[in-house]
Amino acid sequence: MGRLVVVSNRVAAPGETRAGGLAVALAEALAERGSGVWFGWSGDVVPREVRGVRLIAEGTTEFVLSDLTEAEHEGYYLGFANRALWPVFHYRVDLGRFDEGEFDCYAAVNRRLARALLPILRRDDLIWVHDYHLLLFGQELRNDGWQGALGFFLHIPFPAPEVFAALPQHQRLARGLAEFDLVGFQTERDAANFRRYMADSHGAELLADGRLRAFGRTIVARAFPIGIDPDEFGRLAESDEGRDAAARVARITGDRALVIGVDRMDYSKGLPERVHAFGRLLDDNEDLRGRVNLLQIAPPSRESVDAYRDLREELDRLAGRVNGDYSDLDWTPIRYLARSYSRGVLAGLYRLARVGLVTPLRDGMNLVAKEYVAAQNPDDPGVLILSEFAGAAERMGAALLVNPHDVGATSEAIRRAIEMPREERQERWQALDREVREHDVTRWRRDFLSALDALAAGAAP
Ligand code: GDG
Repeated sequence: MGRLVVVSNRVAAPGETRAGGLAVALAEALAERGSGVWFGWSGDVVPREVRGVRLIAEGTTEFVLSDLTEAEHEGYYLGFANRALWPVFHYRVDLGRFDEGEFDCYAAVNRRLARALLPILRRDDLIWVHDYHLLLFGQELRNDGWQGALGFFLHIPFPAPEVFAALPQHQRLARGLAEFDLVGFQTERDAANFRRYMADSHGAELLADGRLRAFGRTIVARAFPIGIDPDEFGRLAESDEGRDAAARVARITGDRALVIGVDRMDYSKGLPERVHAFGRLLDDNEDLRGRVNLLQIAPPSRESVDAYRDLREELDRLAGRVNGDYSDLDWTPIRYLARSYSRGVLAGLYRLARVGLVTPLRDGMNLVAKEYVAAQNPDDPGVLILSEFAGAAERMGAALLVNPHDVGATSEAIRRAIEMPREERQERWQALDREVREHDVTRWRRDFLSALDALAAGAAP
């Protein structure tokens, strides 16, 4: 069996905290394989003269890290990836900035990175590329002669074909994606969107088992729903750190119902809509005033992109207004914390909260929904309210599903969750817990890699 080569925009190198479960999962996939390489951006932005490639070994894994120059960081990362691809893939064509120079920079960085990887590849390596930053990476490798197996996984949604087609460079991107042998998506809906787009715009022939023929190549487009390590979250929720955090918050909230939201501060996460819904809950339900708290943790991300700054200001204003309208001497309805906390703290707070409010306007999967479920006390679980536009909703129908644009319906769901009898909470939680365990992160990576291995061996997956 050849080595596994993981390629992603950011690499969780040794010494860096592997904050997310995903970083841990990929490190484990590499370790499990016996030998592997993790290749990507070092996280450093440096002058061109000193831009280099660093190699760090840990166990049987080699980490190969490339710096970006200021211009590359601006054009490729902040520019085309985060100002064009991210909004369009999340259905926000209105926020997209389509700058040809930024696309050229994106393509050039994909090319440069592919060329930096090529010399260290071995013929039987299995290459797994991640996410929207690297849509052209496979094609660049092929252009330079790579003939081995190539897999790609998209962590964010693949939008409806007519939305994807709004990207001025959609044809170039589709051509690039067709160079992968396996293209993985979070949900069946994403895979279906991609297949329909390839059929409508490029005359692709749709075959059985997720296979399709386009641009003279046969590729497989399938869903591989990502998950978490539920046992780890259960343990964290009961750890000293988790319990301490819960006790600190419980001292303030007392016996009031706690509603929790945890999201990177991003316009895809539906934060203003959520604050509106919570405000509506208090407007419409006098009996709940003084009896419920919203704790929203929203660590800022990618601050230099204008839309994020605007979001921060809007949230400050909205939360301030609800608090101004309803706070009392001993009660502030919304606690909004624009900073990050450790995973142990988050797990403890998930367990304390009667309601997990996960209402993105669009999300590839949404791991917070799964973490909330995994952290619950089975005897007295909380209620998950989940946006129907999160990938997670495809298999988590036992949550209270809401349209996050519908402020009234979301507010009503919060009320229902707060009042839900224990028996119904348990029934719903058991179904959700089964799903979180069935599609955990280990299954995700094993399913993807065995499909890719099968393709590499020339067999059907
Ligand atoms: C992308 C896709 C897809 C949040 N605040 C803190 C913190 N977090 C952690 C959460 C969770 C992770 O960040 C967020 O994951 P999500 O899945 O919710 O969303 P994205 O970051 O947008 O991730 C998404 C995912 O990729 C995986 O494929 O599900 O759809 O958009 O794990 O717990 N972690 C810490 N402190 C915080 O304050 N330590």
